[in-house]
Amino acid sequence: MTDPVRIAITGAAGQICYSMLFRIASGGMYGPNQPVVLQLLEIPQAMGVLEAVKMELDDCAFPLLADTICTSDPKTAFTDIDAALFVGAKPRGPGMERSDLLKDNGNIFSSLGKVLNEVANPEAKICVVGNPANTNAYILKANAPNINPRNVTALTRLDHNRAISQLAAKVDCKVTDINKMLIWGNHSTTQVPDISYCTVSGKAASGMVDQSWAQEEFIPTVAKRGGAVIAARGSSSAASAGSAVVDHMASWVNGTADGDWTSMSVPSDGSYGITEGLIYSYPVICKGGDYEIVQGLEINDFIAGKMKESENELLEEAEAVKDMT
Ligand code: NAX
Repeated sequence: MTDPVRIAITGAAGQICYSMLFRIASGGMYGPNQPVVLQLLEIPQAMGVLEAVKMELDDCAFPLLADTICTSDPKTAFTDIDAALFVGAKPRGPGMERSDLLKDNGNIFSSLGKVLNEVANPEAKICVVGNPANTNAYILKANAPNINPRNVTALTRLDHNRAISQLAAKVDCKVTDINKMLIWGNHSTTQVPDISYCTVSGKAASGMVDQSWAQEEFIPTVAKRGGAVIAARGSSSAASAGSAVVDHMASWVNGTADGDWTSMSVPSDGSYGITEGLIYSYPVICKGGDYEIVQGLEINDFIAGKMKESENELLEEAEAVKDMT
């Protein structure tokens, strides 16, 4: 019998996890032959709800779910892990400035980072989901120097999937016909969805749509999709975010398909002139449980300008939390 993979998940009693945990436990992330142990972390006030989530996980009798641990102690959650999904974060409240949100979440991610540093396997794969995801990951990385910095990533797969879905609707194709979709930058409204390298059944997508659609409709629709879901649902995207986390980790662990790539926010190594160390979304090819940033893409002036704007936003966020990094 294969040893189970241990996955720590923060914010486990929240909305995203209410769909995501069941997908992981049924094999969606690590595959149909890999048992998993879920090490679920919540704040003390949410432990009652978390116990109810565990009751439902138990009631599914998932063959691959070897154990479910519920805890409010980060040390217990992060011990012996292979992966950690940082979903828990403080939502933006009424009248709260973005800088207040950065500071409140920065405190969460700096203290969890210190515990991660102390007890976690240095090669654990980390995906930060809680917003502002890229800067939270930046803070986590700074506070967990023992963890391989390459392994501290943030989620832009939801944006990537949204972009594929928008293009498929526009050109009337299946989502599986689309390759090499790309999101650059921050998981925020400055993100840069880019179809320059995208193909639809092997043909250049840029030849199938007007440039004005790509620049003036596609980019803002994808970048503001989160807000559109909030307006329609009254709360932020949950099931689609959970699904994207499953995709992000599955690609990282099992690899991207031949001839394709995916978008992941990863620590910049200076590629494409982006400040080293920022957690920036790039095209990546995953193989053998690791990833490489795709190199050598030519960037047109329009996209380059937008990539810089998104980098500047991340630099401002980094400046606002510099006492925590
Ligand atoms: P919920 O408010 O439903 O759940 C968050 C949970 O985190 C709560 O149960 C809370 O008790 C817990 N929590 C708070 N502080 C914690 C801590 N220090 N340790 C452990 N648990 C803690 O939010 P949900 O809808 O699940 O969204 C979670 C986060 O994902 C939010 O920050 C949200 O903005 C972000 N999102 C990120 C997306 C992305 O693509 N990166 C898209 C969806 C979503 O907006």
